[in-house]
Amino acid sequence: MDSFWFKQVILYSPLLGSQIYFGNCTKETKAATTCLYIRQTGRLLVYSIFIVGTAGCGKSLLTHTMKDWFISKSSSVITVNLDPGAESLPYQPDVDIRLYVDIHQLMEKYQLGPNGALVLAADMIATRVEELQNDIDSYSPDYVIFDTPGQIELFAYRPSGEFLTRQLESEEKAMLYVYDAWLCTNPQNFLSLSLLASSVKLRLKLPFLPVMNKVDLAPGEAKNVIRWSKEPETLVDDISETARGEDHTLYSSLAQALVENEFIEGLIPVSASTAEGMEDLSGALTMLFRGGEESDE
Ligand SMILES: Nc1nc2c(ncn2[C@@H]2O[C@H](COP(=O)(O)OP(=O)(O)OP(=O)(O)O)[C@@H](O)[C@H]2O)c(=O)[nH]1
Ligand SMILES: [Mg+2]
Repeated sequence: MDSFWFKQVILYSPLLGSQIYFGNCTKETKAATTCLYIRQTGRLLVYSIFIVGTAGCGKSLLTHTMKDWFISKSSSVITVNLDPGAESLPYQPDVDIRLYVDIHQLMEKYQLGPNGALVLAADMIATRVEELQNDIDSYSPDYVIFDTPGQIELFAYRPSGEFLTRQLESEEKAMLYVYDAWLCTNPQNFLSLSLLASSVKLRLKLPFLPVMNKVDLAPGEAKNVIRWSKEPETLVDDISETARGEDHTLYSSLAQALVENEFIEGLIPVSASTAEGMEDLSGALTMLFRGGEESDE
């Protein structure tokens, strides 16, 4: 019922006045929020995608490749750089946190080293949400792709990351968690990366889509991971065969827990470099955001 009303609001909103939006709504939270959102922003829906992952896994290049992909599908899309420490980016961000938070100034002003300045900068992002929101709104995009800092802990484990993902206005949000295929050299490494991913998922509490990047660079590793993702019990088997002693007990029980909770499933192989897998990634995002409905754009 809730989703029925939700669709009605989206479908008819360009033709109806704001009072009627409210008339059409149930008191269900989602529909009411949608109405308020449309009334306040004058826009329909914005889909926000936060790209998160370990340092160097390809977040920034994926941001660039995904933007190109959405543009090729005639969607309006913008990129937002949330990494105050980014020295160079493979794309020109439409909105850039570096305009508001300058780590070089912070180092000088507070006599901090680069890491201290990055931590302070990450915390300061929370104070600039309004400016970021205004910048984003000025584009009226359908999709907003957020490229997050290289050091995953700055975004996922400082309170500012969760605050930002909660405060930024968007009808639907998702976290695209990027695995680096290059690092998945054996089942134990893949398991430790999956534990990190599950911890970030718990921390940010966003709808979660796991992606394995750099499949062009590490086809052998990618093949194994895809097998573990499609048949998760093979991960438990492979760990049982390769881990020894105390490690065996710990790895096996952790693998079992992740598999039982369906955490290993649904990994999407992509290459930000060759754009391989973008079709599947886009389909998975559509499923996540719209429950599989085709876009009206
Ligand atoms: N071959 C290949 N190289 C990739 C791929 N994705 C990223 N790279 C390369 O990996 C390096 C790191 O990519 P970035 O996009 O900067 O990674 P990042 O996660 O944004 O890095 P940080 O922000 O520093 O954490 C660059 O040299 C990219 O060109 C990929 O799918 N295939
Ligand atoms: Mg980056």
